[in-house]
Amino acid sequence: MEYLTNFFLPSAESTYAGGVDALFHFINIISLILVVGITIAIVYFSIKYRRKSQEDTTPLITHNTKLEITWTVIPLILILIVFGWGFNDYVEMRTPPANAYEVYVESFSFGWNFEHPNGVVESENLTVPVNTPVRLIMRSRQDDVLHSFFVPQFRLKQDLMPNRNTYAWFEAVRPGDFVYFCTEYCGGGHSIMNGYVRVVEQDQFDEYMEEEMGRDLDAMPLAEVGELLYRREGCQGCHTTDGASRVGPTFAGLFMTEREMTDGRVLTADEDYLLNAIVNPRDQVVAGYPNNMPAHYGDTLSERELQGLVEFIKELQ
Ligand code: HEC
Ligand SMILES: [Cu+2]
Repeated sequence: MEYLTNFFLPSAESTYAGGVDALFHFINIISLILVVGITIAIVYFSIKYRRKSQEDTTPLITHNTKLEITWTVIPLILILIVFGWGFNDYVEMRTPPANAYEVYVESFSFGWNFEHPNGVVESENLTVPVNTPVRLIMRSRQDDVLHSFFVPQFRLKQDLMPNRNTYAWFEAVRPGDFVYFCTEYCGGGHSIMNGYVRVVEQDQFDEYMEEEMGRDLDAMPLAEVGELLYRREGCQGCHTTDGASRVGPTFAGLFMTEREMTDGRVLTADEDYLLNAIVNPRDQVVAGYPNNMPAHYGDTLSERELQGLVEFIKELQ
């Protein structure tokens, strides 16, 4: 029902969403009035001025100044209203309040990292407090492609590029989970680049952050480190843990099975194999899959983090 009362738009959940909708409705209603008016005029004129006999001739009218001014000035005024209104809203959407809470957003093929000022990194959902302006400083990973961050209920959409920051901001007006998407087709894992912006009360937010900050990666069991990295490093964009193939093979039940490589070798997926698959993906390409796994993990992850990933995959029996 909500969809019907709001021209099929999803509910408006940010401070500026209502303004965007109002302008959208204004343009729709003006268009509707014009379409109906013009259609009626066309039908009426074609009946009234239709050719009634062979002798009928068309009168010669060269111009009509009054009419021409009217049909120029009215649309001009309408367009200027839309421009002024839209510009005003656009400036609001582009200008975060000075005290905004800042989150660094990183996109990659295929996932997201949201880094909070206290160092906490979220990889699936972005948790923010309600009634607080949140500024997003956004960038795509080096050598990655463009992605786009879209939260329909906030009326927020912004592209992310490698080597360049882009910005957006919002203030959520209600607690709840609001879905976000990548809305720029970026490759095989594009359709899984989604999650929720979780809007919570301030005290709930503080509690959550305290919990997250207390998590010490060095004190965590290896498999848990691996699970965290599986999400944070974007493995989940290409590998599932439930048996389904995605861009790459699933991790479920992988450990100690026989794997056939594109070059004909058959290898056993022991710890060595798994570690080498992560560090040197070009060296052992699983048959039937593209050779497009990122090759940087050996450089960017620590020894313990790599072991954590191996341990995480081992436990998915
Ligand atoms: C862009 C997609 C992509 C990402 C991201 C990715 N992989 Fe892969 N991965 C692949 C593909 C494709 C293959 C199969 C071809 C190959 O072996 O190189 C593969 C193969 C593997 C294998 C061997 C699987 C088997 O069935 O033998 C392992 C283990 C693996 N990846 C681990 C990881 C880990 C851990 C991460 C995250 C740190 C990761 N991958 C990130 C695409 C990806
Ligand atoms: Cu995408």
